[in-house]
Amino acid sequence: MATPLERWVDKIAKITKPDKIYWCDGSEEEARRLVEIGIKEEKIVGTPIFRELNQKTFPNSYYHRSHPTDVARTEHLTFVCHPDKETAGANNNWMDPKEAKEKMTKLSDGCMRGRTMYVLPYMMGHPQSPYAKACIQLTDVSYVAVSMRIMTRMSRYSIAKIGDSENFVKGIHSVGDFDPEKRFVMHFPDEQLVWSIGSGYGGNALLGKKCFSLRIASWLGKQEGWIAEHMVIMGIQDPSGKTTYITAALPSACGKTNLAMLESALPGYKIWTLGDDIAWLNVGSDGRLWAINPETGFFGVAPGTSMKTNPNMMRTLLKGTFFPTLFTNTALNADTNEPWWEGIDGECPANLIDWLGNKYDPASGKKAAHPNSRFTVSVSQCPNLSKEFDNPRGVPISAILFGGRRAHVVPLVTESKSWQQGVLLGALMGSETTAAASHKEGVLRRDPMAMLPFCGYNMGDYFSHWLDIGRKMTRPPKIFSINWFRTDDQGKFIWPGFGDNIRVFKWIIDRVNKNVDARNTPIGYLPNISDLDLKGLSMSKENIERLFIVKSDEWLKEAEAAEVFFGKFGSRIPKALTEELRSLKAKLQGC
Ligand code: OXD
Ligand code: MN
Repeated sequence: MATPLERWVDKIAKITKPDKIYWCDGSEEEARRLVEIGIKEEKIVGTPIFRELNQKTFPNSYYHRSHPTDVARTEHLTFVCHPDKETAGANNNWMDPKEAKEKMTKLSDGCMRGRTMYVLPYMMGHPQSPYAKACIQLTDVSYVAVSMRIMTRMSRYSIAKIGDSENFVKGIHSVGDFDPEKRFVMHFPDEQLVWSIGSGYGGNALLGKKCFSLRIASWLGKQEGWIAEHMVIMGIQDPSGKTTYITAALPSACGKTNLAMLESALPGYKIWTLGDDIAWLNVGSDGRLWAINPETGFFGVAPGTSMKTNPNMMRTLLKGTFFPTLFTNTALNADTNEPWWEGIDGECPANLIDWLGNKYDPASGKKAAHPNSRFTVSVSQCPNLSKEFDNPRGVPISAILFGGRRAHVVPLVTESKSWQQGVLLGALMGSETTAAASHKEGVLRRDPMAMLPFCGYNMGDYFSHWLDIGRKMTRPPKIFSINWFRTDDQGKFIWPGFGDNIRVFKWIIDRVNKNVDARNTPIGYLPNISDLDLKGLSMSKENIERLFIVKSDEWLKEAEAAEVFFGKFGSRIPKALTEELRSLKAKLQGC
């Protein structure tokens, strides 16, 4: 008798019509075979899926070039299909589930013809973790199969775990014919199903990542009493040997991966990395908040990564283990067969091939690597991976940080006075676009908790859920806002960032341990400058003070902008949050 899982695979195969179906086991030998198939057999628009890179300098590393129209997440083609539009909220594109299914069934008719359907069994979270989820993804491209093996715990274990259950996480993925007109990423939260066609790009194709572990999982968390967040998880070991665990939410392109792997500028401190993108947070029986990273890999932006900005990531990339490492849409050094990107250490090589496969002309003014070119690498290669990474329970969180890229207004660090006020700080989050990204510098995109593109239900209900989680804890983490990106009158960053961010973490830990006092302001507690460890930093006193200026008129504008944003969610915004905002405004007006 076929199991529900086998029947489902069969049903999707009848629609997609692959030549072959192959059930993966997640073994090392299989990964090698899949890479081999990607080098010798499978192609994307005539180009082999993988190219072997210089195995001496980049051991077990492979190069992949995606379809040129398929290089980033496609938010406008991403839908969350709850039975009613209101549950999806103004933060999501919505389609009626029945209509969405019909559309996807039609688009998927025969989409895997001539290809192999890979059945990928994987766990998000450690198999022994009470928080882990058993998942299956179907895909028709070896790049996705190999990537998923790096990013998740792939093995037959999850098939055994699913057993006879109908209740497992399902993903259907096909690159289709890459026609951007036929590209959709559809989420069916009530069925724990993601159906994606037309794109091979990570965020659209590795369905365990943003699609399941954030969009669907945030909805599951709402039902089950936990939260799925776009956060790094890290342990900060202080000179006494004690490690404090924190999470931090930062919108895409704010240096989350660099933060997660930070190399301390202060002697005696060490960062232990647990995750660079996603945290699942549960309230433990001890009344604390516990975090796991459901992933096992880093899918990071290559440009800007170097021994200066992220030495631990460079070491991770160069380590070489039995896990393959993938480079997607970077440039290639034609002489050495190594990947190359803007910002990597050393001179620009004389003989570069750009991400489109053409000889690179530096005089063209174009970038050789795509700005969103990526690496996919196993966390097991990370030299500062926390020894708690595989702890099924996760780690207890003492502080949650909300950050963004703000040239003005937001201080370097602010501590909220309560969980509720912290939720407001998270809800007020936003980030300014950089010129490179939008050609419109300084445009502010509101991005509450860095979850705007990833919250799988109405953001008003999401804020209520955050408040509920706060009520369930007897020992909640403190909530802070951070901003590394304040600029001076010349538009230059005031704070050095990178390894010096440890100085901010040190103050945060001091506050968690009640070691230092703070300055009371309408927006929260700010550090007394004398409590910051600034030894060895050459910054003028005036510049340091600038990092903490709070202007009432600027903050009133923030509060008004937040009201406009909240207005999109109408009565779904919890009263407690509107009250908190009203009280903030009153305090600012009284200044
Ligand atoms: C990512 C993102 O790819 O946040 O991690 O966009
Ligand atoms: Mn992310």
